[in-house]
Amino acid sequence: MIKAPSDLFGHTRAHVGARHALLTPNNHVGSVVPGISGATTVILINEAMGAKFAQVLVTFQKGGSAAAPANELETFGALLGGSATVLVGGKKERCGPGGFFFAPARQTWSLSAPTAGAQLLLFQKKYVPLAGVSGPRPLISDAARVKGVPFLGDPAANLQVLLPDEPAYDLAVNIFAYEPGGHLPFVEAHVMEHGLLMLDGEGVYRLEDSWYPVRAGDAIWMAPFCPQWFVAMGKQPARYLYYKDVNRPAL
Ligand code: UGY
Ligand code: MN
Repeated sequence: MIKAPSDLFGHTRAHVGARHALLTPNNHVGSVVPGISGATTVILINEAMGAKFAQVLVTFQKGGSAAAPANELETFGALLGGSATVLVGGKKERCGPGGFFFAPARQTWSLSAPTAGAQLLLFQKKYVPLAGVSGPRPLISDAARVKGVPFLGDPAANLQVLLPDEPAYDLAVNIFAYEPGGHLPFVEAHVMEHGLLMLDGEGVYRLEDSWYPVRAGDAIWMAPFCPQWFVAMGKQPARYLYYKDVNRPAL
């Protein structure tokens, strides 16, 4: 039987430019990453794109695992679905969806016994020490334990700050939740770089001078000073998890 060809043949919502990028799940191609086995690993953002950090999506099969050596990289990991056992800095916890961990540089971490299909999103960067300040602490927690606050007083845009807001931490990872119609109050342009994964819902992201329809599963990179704005659309709230570099001198 002849099937009607898809109109999407040869088309994509993806865009990879010098100052911002959008990748959709339809663009994913796996990489073999040392330390990760029994999993499909997709490097969504890294230095090859122009970023100073990496954003990596790992989808485990049953029996898969991930382990990282002690090196100059610090790692934030968020469990998006399924469950797995996380070991960081002598702490061991079974994490479900919403669970997250932070492993400082020079600290090993591992994930084991994932359920089939468990998904882990990683943000990794080289730690930038701050004179006179000792390094950040390891952490295992859950987004459900983190209270959200209305962003700049707007109840339609709720922000959860997952890591301690202290000078020792040179990165922040937050969850933004928007009611349909909720939006960033203005077009931001700031020194902090972003890596972002849409968790739920849909909306429109403005990146530089382009507007992109985006939905759950999409990944976005914003270079420093990339003008950015978001409005949530549709019938359900939109949520995204995002990274930024923080707390370090301008020069
Ligand atoms: O933290 C932030 O800079 C955030 N307001 N940016 C964003 O959601 N694009
Ligand atoms: Mn921003």
